Amino acid sequence: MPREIITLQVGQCGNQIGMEFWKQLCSEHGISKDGILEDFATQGGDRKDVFFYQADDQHYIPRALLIDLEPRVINGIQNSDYRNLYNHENIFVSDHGGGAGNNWASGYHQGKNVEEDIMDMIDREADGSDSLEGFVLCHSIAGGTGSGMGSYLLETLNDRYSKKLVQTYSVFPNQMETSDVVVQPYNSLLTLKRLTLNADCVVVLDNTALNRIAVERLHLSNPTFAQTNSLVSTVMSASTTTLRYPGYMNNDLVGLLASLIPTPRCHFLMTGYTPLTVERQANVIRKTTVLDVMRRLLQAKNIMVSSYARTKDASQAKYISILNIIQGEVDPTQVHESLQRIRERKLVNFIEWGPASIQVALSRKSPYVQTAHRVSGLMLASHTSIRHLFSKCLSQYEKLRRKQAFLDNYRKFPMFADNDLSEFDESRDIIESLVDEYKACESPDYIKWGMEDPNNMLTGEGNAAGSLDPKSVV
Ligand SMILES: Nc1nc2c(ncn2[C@@H]2O[C@H](COP(=O)(O)OP(=O)(O)OP(=O)(O)O)[C@@H](O)[C@H]2O)c(=O)[nH]1
Ligand SMILES: [Mg+2]
Repeated sequence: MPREIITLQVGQCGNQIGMEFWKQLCSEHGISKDGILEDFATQGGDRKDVFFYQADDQHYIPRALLIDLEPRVINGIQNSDYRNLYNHENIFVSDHGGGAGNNWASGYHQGKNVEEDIMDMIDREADGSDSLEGFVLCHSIAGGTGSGMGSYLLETLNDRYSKKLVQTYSVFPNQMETSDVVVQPYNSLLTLKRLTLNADCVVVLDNTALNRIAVERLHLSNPTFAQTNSLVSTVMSASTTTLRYPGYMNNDLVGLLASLIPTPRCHFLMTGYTPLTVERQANVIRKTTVLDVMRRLLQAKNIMVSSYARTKDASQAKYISILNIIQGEVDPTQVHESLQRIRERKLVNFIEWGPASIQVALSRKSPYVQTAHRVSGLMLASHTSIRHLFSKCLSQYEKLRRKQAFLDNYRKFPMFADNDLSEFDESRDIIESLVDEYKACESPDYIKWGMEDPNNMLTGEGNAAGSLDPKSVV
């Protein structure tokens, strides 16, 4: 029985990365741009139905909702070669078409106003699945729609589908670009609160790092979104291969996440992928062995999170968990030997209060997509250095807030009316507590963390699935 996953792509970034993800899935499963299964792909053996369903005429339709408050990106999709792929009833563009103007409060407020329409679409998709496992949200945390409306949807899903998993692919803004949204620290902070309290797992995609990787590793001088998004779709598709090509483990999302998230709040994951290529770009092809791949995945330069986060207080930082999804021609004994070598060389610094081991899932690969490399790998990891990303967001927020800058844009909306800025203060406290918890994870006494401090913001918050015990999430 498939464990279906419904994808919600919200805002410009959400829809752009979502579209790349569906393109990639279509090519991996031999599905044409119109949703028709290609003749060469009929023997099956994969589980397309986790992400697609079939219409009466048998063509495949993504379990996806395309949502935006301005029409440009969705119009682009509807005028592209993939226009017939999506279910048109699953497209939501607001009537006024004016977006949320990079304002979280506007996106959140508009989300509330159109809740009924969107929930109808979600309920219809949910009713159309046999055994819905959960939802995936694709969005950026810095703009107005993906961040604000995305936040509203996270809260609503949590309420309405409290037993279902909610995973997000969340794009963090590029810190090197000064021209990016000025109020991004406000929007990011308010979104981070929901990612902390209302999501079970957040895959962090950091534009700063995606750009760095495109420049340094792929030698692109001025990477476009199309190019960085191809890195994103590589990560997104690789992170779902065990769900789409069933093997002996990690066949459903709950199993995949349970192994990565031992404590419910520390659910922000970093990713790394190797070897990387970008559309038709001829890269130097190296010899790839399992050991090479696993070693490279541990190098900070291959991790898709800003290097300042990875290098700050680096001696203190520790891995909470690692899952390597390895694809290609692999002999399981090589995996064993590689793990042993990595242990001998002490290449990984793990937390002291949990099982200190790299988990490996060998996954099948699409027979329809040719790659130049024998072996490739994706690392999903929980690492305490992610807290520096949140600290940076906090300090940028404090700076703006001290100057009282741009707050009028927020005061126009009910949540902040009458100069009530408590939502900002509460979000700030929650993120600060999250930073503290990640820091506490670096100590052997973490297990006791939060027990002594009754004021701890996060204790007892209990979100979506609470703890990811596979038995409790049905
Ligand atoms: N990686 C990546 N980042 C993007 C993309 N599009 C936008 N961003 C980033 O997302 C942030 C802006 O958010 P958008 O998604 O454009 O905003 P929105 O959700 O549409 O909200 P409004 O337009 O304000 O209503 C900035 O940090 C951009 O750098 C994309 O296709 N890929
Ligand atoms: Mg937009």
